[in-house]
This record gives sequence, C-alpha cells and structure tokens, in this order.
Amino acid sequence: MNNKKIAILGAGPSGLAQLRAFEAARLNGVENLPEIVCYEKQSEMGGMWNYTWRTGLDKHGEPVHGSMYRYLWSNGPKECLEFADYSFEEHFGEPIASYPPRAVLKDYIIGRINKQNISQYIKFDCPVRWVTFNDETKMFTVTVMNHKTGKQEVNDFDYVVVATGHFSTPNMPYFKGLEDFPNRVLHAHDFRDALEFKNKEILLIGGSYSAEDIATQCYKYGTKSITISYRTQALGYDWPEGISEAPLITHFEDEIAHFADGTSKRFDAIIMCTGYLFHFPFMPDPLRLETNNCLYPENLYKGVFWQSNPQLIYLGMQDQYFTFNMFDAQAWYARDVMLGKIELPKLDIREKDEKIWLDTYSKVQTVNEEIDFQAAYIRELVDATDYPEFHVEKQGDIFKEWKKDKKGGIMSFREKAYRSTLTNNMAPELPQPWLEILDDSLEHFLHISFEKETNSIPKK
Ligand code: FAD
Ligand code: NA7
Repeated sequence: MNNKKIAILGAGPSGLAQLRAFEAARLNGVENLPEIVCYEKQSEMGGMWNYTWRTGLDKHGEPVHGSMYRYLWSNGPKECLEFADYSFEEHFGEPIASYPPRAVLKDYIIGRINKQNISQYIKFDCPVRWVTFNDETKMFTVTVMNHKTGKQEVNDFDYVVVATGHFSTPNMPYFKGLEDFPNRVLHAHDFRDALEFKNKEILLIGGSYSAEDIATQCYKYGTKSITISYRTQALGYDWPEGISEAPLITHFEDEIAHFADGTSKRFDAIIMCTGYLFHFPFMPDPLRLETNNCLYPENLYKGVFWQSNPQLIYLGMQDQYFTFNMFDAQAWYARDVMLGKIELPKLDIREKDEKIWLDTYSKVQTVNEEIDFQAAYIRELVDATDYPEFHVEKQGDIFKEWKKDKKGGIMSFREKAYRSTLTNNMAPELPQPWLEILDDSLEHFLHISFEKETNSIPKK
C-alpha cells in the first residue's frame, strides 16, 4: 500500500468505473495501490440501472435513488456507450441489437465488474451522511450510516470521489391550481410501470428525454392519449395519433389543464418530466458542486477535479450524450492523478484551462456541436492515460445518425443497427418492431436476438 486512502461515494456506472480503473492498474502490475472503500447506499451495485419497484423511501428510510422504469430501453445506440476494455460481444458472445432494454445493459455493466471480483471494495447499505476536509491534516473525514450494523462509521481519506449521480432528486415545479387537481400527480422519478396508465389520458410536462421516452412507452402499453407540454421548444417528432404537444400550462382548474395557446384538456394524471436537481446533502458548502444539467459544469478542472481542492473528485456530473465510456475516461484520468502519474498544474493554470473549455462551450449551439464538444472533452482525457482507444469521434458520428433516425421515426428508431467502433462488427437488426416487443426481459431479448441463427441463448 502507498498509505493513501480513497473513498468512492456510489457504486453506479461512475463509481464502478473508478474501481475498474484501479483494478486495471493492479492487473498491469502497478504496486502500492491505495486502500479503496466504495460506499453505496443501495444493497446492490449498478446505480440507476438497478431497477427498483420502490418509490419514496427505501427499506431503511433513505430516499429511493432509482428513476428507471420497468420497460425502459436504451435511449441511445449501445455502440456509443461501449466500454473500451469490455465489448458487448465479449460479454454476450455474439453481436446484439443496437438498442437493448434496461436489464440487458445492467447485465453488461455488472458483467465487467463480476469478472474481476471488484465488488469486494463496496460497502453496501451505507449512505454517506457527511464529508469534511481538515486544512491542517489535508484529509477528508467521511461519515456513513451503516444500515447493516445499525451504527455510524467515521473514517479519514486522502481523496474523495463523488459518484452519486444527478438524475435522482426531482425538480418539481408548481403550476397554479395544481393543489386542486383531483387525480394522480407524480414526477418521472417515481414513474415505474406504463400499464398504470393504460386507457388513461395523461399530461407530461417537460420537453426533453424523459418526456419523449415516457410518451413513447405509455403509447406502447396502451395509454389512450398523451399530451406533452413544453416550456421552450416542442420536441417536434412526427407523433402517432394519440400523442400531441402543447405549449406550457398556465393553470389548472379541477381536472382541466389550460395551456398558453388558450386550449384546454381534462387529464387522469400528470407526470412531471421536468428534470433533476443536483443534490449533495452530504457536502458542506465549500465542497459542494452547484450546477444545472450541462456539458461543462463550472469549478471542475478537466470536468472532474474540484478547483479549490483537487483531492475532491466528481465523476459523471455532465449532461450525457456519452455515458459509460465517458465515466471510464474520467476515472482513468482521476486514477492517474491519485497515483501520482499525472501531476496537476497550479490553480491559476487549472482555472485558465477551465475557462478555455467554458468559452468553447458558450459558442456551442447545435446538437451536432454538443456531440463534438463532449467527444473532444473525452478525447483529451483518453489521450492522457492508458484507457484503450475507442474512436470517440466515430461514436460521435453514430450519435449524429441517431438524431436523424429519431427524426425519421420516434417509434421505430430503436430498430436501427450500427457498427461497433471496437469490434468493427455490425449489430444485427432488432428481430421485431420495437412497438411489438412487450416482454423486455433479458431472457426474452436474448432469445429473440439469437434464436434465428443459433436456436439457443449463447453462454455468457
Ligand atoms: P447513478 O447511476 O445514478 O449511480 C449513483 C450511485 O450512487 C447509486 O448507486 C446511488 O445509490 C449511490 N448514491 C447516491 N447517494 C448516495 C449516498 N449519499 N451515499 C452512498 N451512495 C449514494 N444512460 C444511458 O447511457 N442510456 C440510457 O438509456 C439512459 N437512460 C436513462 C433513463 C433514466 C430514467 C435516467 C434517470 C437516466 C438514464 N441514463 C441513461 C443516464 C444514467 O444516469 C447513466 O447511464 C448512469 O447510470 C450514471 O451513472 P452514475 O454512476 O454517475 O450515477
Ligand atoms: P432534462 O434533460 O434535464 O430536461 C428537463 C426538461 O424539463 C426540459 O425540457 C426543461 O425545459 C423542462 N423543465 C424544467 N423545469 C420546468 C418548468 N418549471 N416548467 C416546464 N418545463 C420545465 O431532464 P430529463 O429528465 O428529460 O432527462 C434526464 C436524463 O434522464 C437523461 O439523460 C435521460 O437519459 C433520462 P426547458 O427545455 O429547459 O425549457
């Protein structure tokens, strides 16, 4: 051991990336690795991909982290989130379709971790309660509630890696008259099963990924009518009959919603698809990241190191085109800093670097420019470490195709197939139209994916 101690907060894809990065160093013969503890508030790893039927509070009375719903499918091509050190083909034995359901992606995330016995570092059922930094000892003190023992634990660390995600605490706006709306009002965070809304007329408020995904999913499972109310811009897809868009709500009167264009409609339920708050209740003000959902949060050098104290690292805090491979790129870079392989420059240089990125970001206007911006950010990180090459720019091109494919058919874009930038193999097409695949379990997905060619589910 090099006597350094590292606390990783959260065992979702970002926290697991950090654990995997250190494991990769160990397998490459790096000695004197630091002592690592990962605190996870849930009883399982996988973060957001760990589906839960619970809403509100969990079995320990902690806020439920999960925002994912039962029939969720990947909203972007899997070719753009593939781990560079563990391809989908390596995990499943054969190429699979480009848009897998939730359970398939979770299986893939966990597969990389299980192969290497990384879970030994994770302390489950341990929500982090409070973090402080001592300016004299230059150490953090982390207090966690260990629900397994029923006792609080307090430990000191040289580095703290915050990987607790930012799509969990609902942003819940108020609209006049809402308190008198007699039917169900919920946030996307608490949406679980589209069948709850079968034959109902529902209102979705918000104009981004959650709204479009919950709309298409509810349509798939038999919701009678879906109205999407947007604040800034309509999603503008060629919606099937039964889905429509309206400008923002002005007020509610009993069951009736009134919209800014003077129209009105009665609803059985309202789902707020209004995004999430960055919420770090365990962080004191001087260490707490405050940002909105954007591609380059302020006060982070290289998008990860807390400027005024780079012993504090935030992973995965960007809005995300790229996900798993971006978290890996960040984690490998952070690892090399913690191992002393990369030396951080002084504060003024770090701030200049951040300013250059923020200036570039301020000029970004189109979706394609956003994709290029995030790809360039990842490129810089990847080039500084031994994280394997994964052709992030080519993946950016796939994202640009994805945008076009969604415009071409919001109910069918998941039937498109792309080429892996790792294996160079083409994904097979989804064997049935997405709208017809109601069973999205891992078993069913693998069965319909492989039965044509092999008549069997391949061994993992
Ligand atoms: P998370 O996955 O949120 O994990 C954070 C972890 O930290 C959790 O395990 C949580 O329990 C733990 N934690 C939180 N607070 C504490 C605490 N105080 N103490 C200890 N542990 C704590 N991405 C895609 O690539 N494709 C998709 O199709 C996609 N769909 C999505 C759909 C929805 C509805 C949502 C909400 C997100 C979606 N995402 C998708 C983005 C998703 O957030 C990322 O894929 C990924 O899960 C982010 O990883 P993370 O580790 O940063 O955060
Ligand atoms: P996003 O992408 O952060 O979008 C939030 C949306 O909510 C956005 O369209 C906002 O409108 C809208 N919003 C926020 N506040 C309001 C109010 N007060 N009134 C009306 N509309 C509002 O969150 P999502 O949940 O869609 O997606 C987050 C992740 O989950 C994403 O990565 C997916 O993978 C799943 P705006 O455009 O700002 O006017």
